[in-house]
Parts: sequence; C-alpha cells; structure tokens
Amino acid sequence: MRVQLNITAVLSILLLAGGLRAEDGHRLWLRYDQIQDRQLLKQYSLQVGEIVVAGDSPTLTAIRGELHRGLSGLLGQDMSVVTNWKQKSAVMVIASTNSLLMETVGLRQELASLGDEAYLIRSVTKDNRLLTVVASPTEAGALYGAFHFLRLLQTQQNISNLNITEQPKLQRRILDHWDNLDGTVERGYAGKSLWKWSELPGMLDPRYQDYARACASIGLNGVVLNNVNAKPEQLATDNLKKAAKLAEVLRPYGIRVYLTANFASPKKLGGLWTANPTDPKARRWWKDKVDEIYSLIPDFGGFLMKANSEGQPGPQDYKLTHADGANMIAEALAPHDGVVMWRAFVYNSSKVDKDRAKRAYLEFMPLDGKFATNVFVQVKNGPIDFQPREPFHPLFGALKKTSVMAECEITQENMGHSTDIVFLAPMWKELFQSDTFANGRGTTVMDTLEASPLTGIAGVSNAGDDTNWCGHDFAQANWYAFGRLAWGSNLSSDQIAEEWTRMTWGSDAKVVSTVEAMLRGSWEACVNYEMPLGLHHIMEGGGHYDPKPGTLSRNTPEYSGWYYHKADVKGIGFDRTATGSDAVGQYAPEVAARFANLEACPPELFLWFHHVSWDYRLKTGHTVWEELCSRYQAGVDYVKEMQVQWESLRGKVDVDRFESVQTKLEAQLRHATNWRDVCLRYFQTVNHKQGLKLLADETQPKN
Ligand code: GCW
Repeated sequence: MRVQLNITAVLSILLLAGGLRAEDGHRLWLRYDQIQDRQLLKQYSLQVGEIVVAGDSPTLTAIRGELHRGLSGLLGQDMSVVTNWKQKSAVMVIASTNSLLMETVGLRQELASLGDEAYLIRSVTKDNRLLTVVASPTEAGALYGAFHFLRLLQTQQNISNLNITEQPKLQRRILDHWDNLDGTVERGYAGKSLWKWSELPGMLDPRYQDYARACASIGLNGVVLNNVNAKPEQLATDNLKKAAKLAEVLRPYGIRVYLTANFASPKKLGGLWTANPTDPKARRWWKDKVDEIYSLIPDFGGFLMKANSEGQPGPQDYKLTHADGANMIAEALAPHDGVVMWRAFVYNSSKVDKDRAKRAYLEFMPLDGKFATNVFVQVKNGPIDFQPREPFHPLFGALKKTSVMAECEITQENMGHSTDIVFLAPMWKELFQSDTFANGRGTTVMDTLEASPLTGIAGVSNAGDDTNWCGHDFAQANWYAFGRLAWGSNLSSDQIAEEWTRMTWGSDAKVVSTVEAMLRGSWEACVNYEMPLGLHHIMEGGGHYDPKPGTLSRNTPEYSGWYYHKADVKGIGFDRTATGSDAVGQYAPEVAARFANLEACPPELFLWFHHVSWDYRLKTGHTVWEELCSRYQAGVDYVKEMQVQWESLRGKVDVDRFESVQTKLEAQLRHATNWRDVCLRYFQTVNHKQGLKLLADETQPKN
C-alpha cells in the first residue's frame, strides 16, 4: 500500500513536470491552464496588460471573476482586475452604451446599433497603448464577449488586431433537463441530476455556478430544470422556492429558469375537479400559480409542456386542441412576458396511424395561426424521435403563422449513451442547413427558425452529477457544440471540434489533429453501425442502447423494429411515398419530389422513404443488401480506427482521462460490433442472402 502511494505521488510529480496534471474532466472546456508556448505567453501578457471592468452588479462581478480566473491561469500570473483605466495596455469590458469609457474609445455609435446580447471585441490604440475593448449594450452581451476573449487565448489566436462583432441569431437558447425531483434523470447517462432538490433551498452545490459558467461561455441563456414528463408537485410552493434559489445562482450568468408543467396540475395539485381550459376555475388556477411563480422568480422564462403525448394529460382529454390548451397557459404568462413552449412530439397507436411520422403535422398544421403570440411550438429535429439520423421535421417551414423552436437531443439516448464517442455537430449542421423550400429554394431550417416571430432552440441536456458532467469526456463536446450552434454561429463542425479540443485537451498539434479526426466522422460511424441507409427505431424498447430489429408486438407495433424496416424475403424499408404512407406529401413539393424519387433520394435516407428489393442497385454501385453490409462494417471499422488514433496519444494527454476514454472505446467497439452482428444476422434470416466478401471473415454474415 505504502509503495503504491509513493508511486502515485512520484507519478503525479512526473506528470506535473511534463505539464500533464491529473485531470478529472470537471473543468470542462474552461480549464485555463497556462499557455505552454513561451513566446505566445510573453506576447499575450504584454497585450493583455491589465483588466478593466467598470461598474458593479452580479453579472459584472461574474465577468471580473471569470477574467481573473481565466487570464491568471492562462498567463500564469495573478491578473488583477481594476475599475479604472490607467493609461496602460488593457482589456476593457464595457456593458452599457453610455459609459464614459465608451466615449474614450469612440465606439458608442456602433454599440448603440447592436441588439440585446450582442457584443463587439475591438483592438484600439489609444495614447500608444493597445486596448482590447469588449463591449455590449447589455451585461449579458459583455459576459459573452468576455468568454469569447478568453476563448481566443485558449485556442491561441492572434489578439493584436481584433475586429469581432457577434450577435445571436435566436433569442432563446435553452437546455432542457429531463430531471426528476427524486434525482433521477430520464435518458441521463452521467449520474444523477445536477439539482439537489432535497438540499435546496438551504444548501447550494458549488456546481450550480460552474454549470452557469459553462452555459454562459457558449451563449446558452435558458434552462428548463425538470422533465417534460412532469410531476404536478414540481409547481408546489416548496419546490418553487427551490427553483427560485437555482434561478438566483444562474441569473448573473444571463440564464433564465423555465419549468415544465403537468397539464392536469389544477386537478392534481390544485384540487380542482377539472383541468378543462374552458373552466374559469382552471384558468384562474393557472393565473394564480403563474403570479406566485413570478413573485418568487421575477425573470421566470415560462413553461415547457408535453401534452397528450405518451400518456401525458392535455387539452384533448376535453376534446379541445393543443392551441386551446397552450393559449390558456399563455394567457396566464402574458402579463409577465413569459412564454409557453408547447411540444409537437405526438403520435398515436398504430391502430390510428399507419405511419407515426405523420402525426405531428396532422395535428399542428390545422392550428397554424391559432396559437397566442407568446406560444412556441417546439418541434423535434425529425418526425420520429431522436433517431441517429432523420430527415428534418416537415413542420419546419410549414407552420407560417406560429412561432417554432427546434428541439435537439444532446444526450445520446439512441447513440450509445455515455459509452460511445459520437460528435453531434455534423448532425445539427445537417438539420440547420436542410432546405425546406418554404419560401423557394434556399430556405434552410435555420432560416425558418430565424424568421419565426419568437425565436429559439432547445437541446436535451447530457449533463449530470458525474465528476466530468457528461459521463464521457468526449460527450462534453456535444454540450459545447450545441451552445455554439444555438448561438447561430456559422462555424463548421470541424472548427467547433478544434475549438473544443484545444480548450479541453490542450493545443499540442498532434492532440488537436487526432481528436478532431476522431470526432469528425464519429456520428456517421454511429449511424452506420446502428441504423444505416435510413433505417430507424430498431433499438430495444427500454434502454435504447442495444439493437432489436426482429420484434413485432401485436399490441404496440409502433414500438417494434419491424414496423420501421418492414423487411421480408423480397425487400426492406418504409414506403413513405405516395404509394405508401405518403409522409413525403407533408414536405414542400420540391423536397417531396426529391425524397420520393428513387434516384434523387439521398442514400442516407433511402430506407426511411422507400421499400425496395434487397437487390435494388444504389448509386453507390452496391445493391441495398451489399450497401447495408458495407455500411455496418464501415461503422465498426471507424471505432477500431478511433482506438488506434487514441492510442497514438498515450503520454500526450493526462493518464486519467486517457484511460477512461480508452476503456470507453473498448466498450464502444463491443457495442458497435453487437449492432452490426445482430442486425445483419437478423436481416439475413429474412432475406436468406449469402454472406458477403465485403465483410471481413470474422464478421461475414453466415447463411
Ligand atoms: O424518445 C422518447 C424518450 C422518452 C422521452 C420522450 C419525449 C421524456 O424515450 O424518454 O420522454 O421521447 O421526448 O417526450
């Protein structure tokens, strides 16, 4: 034991000497370790000079704290923050259009033209001194600007001639937590909930503030604290007081708190006999409850609601519409400027719907224009349910008179939980760039979100109370990427990956290029080893981790693999063209024509839209069966390649995180191989095809 301790101690000293301190991932991308490049370090120290942050408020205190912590760490010396400029080189933060400092640097006019949360970062020379001005009309914008400035140093950019103007494209950039009051997290794979409801409001976990810092650093400005499968008690006074305490910690970081609400709350919590929106007592109940919330949380954002979906109560229980339900809640929130985010995630049993992909459009299109002005309809990225790859949801661009926000899933419910490395930025980019043809060619999903009267986007969080927040050190990249993309950044996935890698793993050239390369194709790899060519929903029904392609449940076919792939001896795929369910008909004609046409349909979505013979020859030159086999194999090969890549970083990243990622990669390989084998074997029992040369011998499906 003694010897072991000594070895550990020696090892830590060696690691420290080599610049690799022990890491546990809890600092996320805000590590602020000293810059190793000596020349750059010297240059930055001269350029930064002193830090000037004038004024006093909780947000300005947060800015001061972050700049002090960040710059002291990066520059390896205690960087004091002052309130007055002393004619030295300085980083100067200004959070108002009226400050005297603004006059000094001559940016007042430009600043006045910027919107809320926007900021600029400018290099200005004054009296022969370099000033780096981070300025915004709002404190929140100044905070984002300060984080941006820190990021420039973290990613080792040139800071001598800065001319940056940033403005978010979407107003509400929210993380949805599917966290329950008992501390469990639905589809959470990183420990328990971050929110310690049993300790609140008396005790405040220091991680709340770190969470706020992380979110603010990537421009997120809202958090839904609790699960969309909402318990009425969440709105009980005691719990609201706890939520108010969390709101207090998050507020200085520009983050507003939202809650989910159970539609039946007036009954289940309020003791009324009905929650019917036409009942004045039910309406009154919501008004009173909302007033109470605002008395505790003055900047409360509003409610996220899952209604008449997967067994949750809703207005249809009273033969009323989603609009009737949403508008009742919206009416209560309107005087306080709160919003309702009403989810469009609805589907029925297969007795009603032969294709569940169509349900949301069928229910929500007739309601276009009927929602109150403070209601969003929150639409999942695709029409089924957070599958590894889906076409964009047909409601994007179709709802013309309704505010629409997008819902993405950061937590890897269907993509290997916190075991697999799956970098989701390319998936979200594909979504945002999809052409809806809503106003002619070139109206992307992001364009439709931006054009919405209220604008917003939500991501289902992957953070829990694990030390490294996300379970997998690489899963932090998805939280990071979501924030950067929600802001509306035009960065490519590669650029986001590079930023994150430099901030999280360091700027060693080999580390940067290797991690970036691993991330780059990891989503496509997961699609390939789980559900390639447009296959979807063939996972097992509980945990959504393993494959289960072969089931067909009599009572709930919509939860069975077969419902989605319809494989038989002749062919495979879901016919969603006019000869089938005609789900393509829900898209703009140009999009529908592309998806419906066998030649034009992208191979990645082929079996989503078409049922074809196993021998149908694709543009790739392979038959469908050959293509399936080769894609499953390519997915597995990618994981093997990531193992080799990671191994090449041994000694270049800290031991703890190195080993943890290595172990996870081994599990990912088992996971990927299992998917490939189970799926190909199953399909082979159906199509009776011979094994293929395309697959390596060990993996060849046997007849
Ligand atoms: O995909 C399903 C998940 C449920 C989730 C639901 C939803 C919160 O399996 O766990 O419930 O989607 O989005 O409402």
